[in-house]
Amino acid sequence: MIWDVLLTDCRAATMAENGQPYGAIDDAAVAITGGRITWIGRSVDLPAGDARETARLGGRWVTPGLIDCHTHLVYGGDRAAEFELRLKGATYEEIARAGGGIASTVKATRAASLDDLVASAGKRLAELTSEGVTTIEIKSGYGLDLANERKQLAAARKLGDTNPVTVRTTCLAAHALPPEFSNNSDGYIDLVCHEILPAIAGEHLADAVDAFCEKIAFTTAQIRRVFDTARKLGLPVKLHAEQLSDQGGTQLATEFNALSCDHLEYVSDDGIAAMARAGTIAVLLPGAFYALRETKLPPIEGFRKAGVPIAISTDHNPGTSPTLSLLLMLSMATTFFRLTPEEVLLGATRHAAKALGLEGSHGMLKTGMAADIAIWSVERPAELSYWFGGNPCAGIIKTGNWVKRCA
Ligand code: DI6
Ligand code: FE
Repeated sequence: MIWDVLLTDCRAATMAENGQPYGAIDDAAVAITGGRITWIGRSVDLPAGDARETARLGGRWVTPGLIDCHTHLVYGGDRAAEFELRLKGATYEEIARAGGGIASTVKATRAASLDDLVASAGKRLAELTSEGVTTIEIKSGYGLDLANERKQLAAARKLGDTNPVTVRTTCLAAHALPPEFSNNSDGYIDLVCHEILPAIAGEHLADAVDAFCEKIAFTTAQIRRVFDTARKLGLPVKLHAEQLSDQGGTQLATEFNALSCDHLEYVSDDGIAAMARAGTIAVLLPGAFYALRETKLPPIEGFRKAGVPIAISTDHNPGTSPTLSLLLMLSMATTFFRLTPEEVLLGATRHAAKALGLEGSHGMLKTGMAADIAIWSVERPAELSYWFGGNPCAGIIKTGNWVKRCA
């Protein structure tokens, strides 16, 4: 057997089910061929074979490349000024109702060119990926008309084409009401269903459809129309659900077999049960929880009891989660939400893959899976959520190619 790359002298947190915490393999070897993992196990069991390159990792830990499954990475401008207002007492809802908030980012995004968006988001992407992130989801939702939603999604696709990272795009046209439709939200939903989504789907610019179900955004009746349209176009759905109040969006999303429901601080027991039945992932977003100074915790124990898998993501966006660190989100998820270090790592690997419909190819170190691997200078996997503000990522392999070599 000839492998492209053979990793030896490492410990693997495979995140697959093998009876060990983290699916761990001590003294592991990982063989990579053609961008995929072609063998992984204990190095004593490694079959005879030649490798074009052998990398001895000095006992470091390897994990699946991290997956950030919920971001709004592509936008114009920033909201540092609004941040300052909020600190002087204004709430997120007040700012949104006064035409600030998302609306101000829409204005800046519409004013930006495709190249501007690629350049500004590219810098943020470089920060995120330096922590071993090899797959990221990017939503639109700051364009809010066909030309600008298309521009945002095209920028996201371009980032995926020009960087060593898998980008999954999501059309979030039903994110907020654009100014030209103020007082006519049903009219805007008509535009989303009749014009924006069919064109975006026809141009293969989106891998999924998302919406924001909230008093300051759209009702379940409106989102049902969006999801009916997505279904006709063959696109899976996800939902910003129960972030600020319980709207029953979760139950609606599960009727459409949503890949994920995201935020969920206010989800009810009924919502949790519906997610368990539909196999929908709970994506928790501690960055928004932190930035909004939210005090209502998502019902972690309810998700655990019902067997709803939990993912953790940055929700990177300029309003409520301007973070550039998924590792910091893992730390916050342990400290704020009391998730365990193993749960949060599952949340940025296997469960995050499932939230993107990529569970067959990403999120675990397993034969046949993509060779997306992060290498860490740590003594135990718990350190990935124990340290906060540091970056122990020592090496990165994306689809079998070195992005960052271990020193
Ligand atoms: N929920 C959020 O946390 C972000 N969008 C959403 O639906 C906030 C987006 C923003 O404020 O720009
Ligand atoms: Fe979001």
